[in-house]
Amino acid sequence: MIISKKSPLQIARQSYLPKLPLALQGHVCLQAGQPTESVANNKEIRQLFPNTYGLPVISLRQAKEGDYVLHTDHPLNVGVILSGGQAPGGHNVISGLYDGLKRQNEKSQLYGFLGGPSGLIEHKYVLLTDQMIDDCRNTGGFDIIGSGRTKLETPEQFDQAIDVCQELSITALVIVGGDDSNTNSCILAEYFQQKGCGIQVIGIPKTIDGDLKNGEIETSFGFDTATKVYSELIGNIQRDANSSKKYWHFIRLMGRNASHVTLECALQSQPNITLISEEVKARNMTLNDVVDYIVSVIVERAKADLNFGTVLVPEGLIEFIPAIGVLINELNDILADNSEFNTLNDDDERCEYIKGMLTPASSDLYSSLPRSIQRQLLLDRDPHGNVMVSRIETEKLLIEMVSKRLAKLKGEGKYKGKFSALSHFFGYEGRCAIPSNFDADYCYSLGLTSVHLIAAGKTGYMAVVRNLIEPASEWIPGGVPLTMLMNLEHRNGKMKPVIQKALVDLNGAPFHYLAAHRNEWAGERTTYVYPGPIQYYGPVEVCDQPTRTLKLEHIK
Ligand code: FBP
Repeated sequence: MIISKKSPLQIARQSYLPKLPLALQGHVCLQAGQPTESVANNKEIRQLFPNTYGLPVISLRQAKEGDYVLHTDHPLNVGVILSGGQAPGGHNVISGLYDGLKRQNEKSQLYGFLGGPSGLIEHKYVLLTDQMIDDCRNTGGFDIIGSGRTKLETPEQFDQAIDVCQELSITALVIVGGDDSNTNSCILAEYFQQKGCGIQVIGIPKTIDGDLKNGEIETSFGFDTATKVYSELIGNIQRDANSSKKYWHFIRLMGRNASHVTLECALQSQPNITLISEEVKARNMTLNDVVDYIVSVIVERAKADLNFGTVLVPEGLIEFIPAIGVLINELNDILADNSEFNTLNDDDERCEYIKGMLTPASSDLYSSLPRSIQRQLLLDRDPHGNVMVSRIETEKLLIEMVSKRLAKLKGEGKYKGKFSALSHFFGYEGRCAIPSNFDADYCYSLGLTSVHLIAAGKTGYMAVVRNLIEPASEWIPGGVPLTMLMNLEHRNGKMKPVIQKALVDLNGAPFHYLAAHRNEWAGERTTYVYPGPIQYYGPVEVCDQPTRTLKLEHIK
């Protein structure tokens, strides 16, 4: 018997044809709106981006008789870069781009820069072929060309990028990334315009974190699949907990700063406790307040003999506890430029050294944390200066603190239950999953949309597809100026132009839904929902549903 190198699902998915918006079928015409402003700091952003500021939002639609049709048939050479963390659907962005380019002119070529933005300046690239594209259609992962987090920021790097593009006759770059990577796209687009080198830059909104969105960008790709994978796992754990009735599961979920992933998973699986970092910050809660809240639910459930449950913890929680946020900012500044720190011998020396450098309040707080968390807070920052929150085990910290508090309550006769806790961290499990139909369709459309923006000579735009809660045929592709997303923020001790992250809106419908139901979900009646695995073939209501977040945010 020959055992195939691909699973039956992989083989089946290769022939899946992404559903297309009507606007991308047949001839396409472009509609431009009014000039735009940046999300904040208008004057400063305009000054920093004089060549790309204020462009209009663009919509693409199917051309009617008499419309001016978007058409360029001379061959285009385009380069694509996958930047930052993996997200399901990246391969479909590339296959959409490739198909769009080849449809426009068979001689057009797509170069993939290897290993992320560094591939561009190190001249590491591959010319993508039919075979490579066919192998990656509708698959998870970024392995077709790899990804990386190198930050392109110096004029020397930008000039190296121009050299390699000119060598390959590339006239447009498509950068698939999150807020940090697309901040770079915006800076690069402006630099290329200033230099008049004729290289266009188009961004694609990618991140499982779901925090790259605004009124025009409804969601980043990958969020749909990743949250469906995590929700399946949470549902399975809840069924196990409800069967054995003996463990409290503390589940940390990826999402870096924003809690969109945690919120979406809560809406899908209805756990007993959901922490939302943005709420913790808004209420100015301390770590002890968070622990009190968890303990209160555990104690109440124990009264009904329910010594089990689920707690969802967003990855970025620790940074949003106001006092810890201050501590982390101080640490970032201390570590940003500190050669002495790097000469210290071991973790103990490093922790002690840091205590002496912090303000008294932060130093006390730092000293009160377990040594494991102290160490994790000192790990290397990413190239954009962010703490790598995926490496901080907040769920274990909470278990430790909750156990101590419950033991104290037991001693006082105020708690009679049993507390046995297990910790989990779900992140990497979902980032390379086979994309859901939604992400497969959405990403393919994003790829095609970027070809239209390139053919129309646009630069400094993010390709977008809107109206996503409707069937794919009604989706509206277009482009949003990158400068529209920018504001000034404090980074590594300086004010820098960056894309503003979209955090969970505490006045938004998804959070309101959670707030209205969480007491019921915490209580005695089992209200768990078991979402099950992503389905690729079957009824529309099972296979093609967007996230709850998207529906709640956009249903009128
Ligand atoms: P992006 O913002 O680049 O999409 O990355 C998202 C993410 O998955 C975060 O949720 C997580 O904190 C981080 O990447 C982990 O990074 P790494 O892959 O470098 O461990």
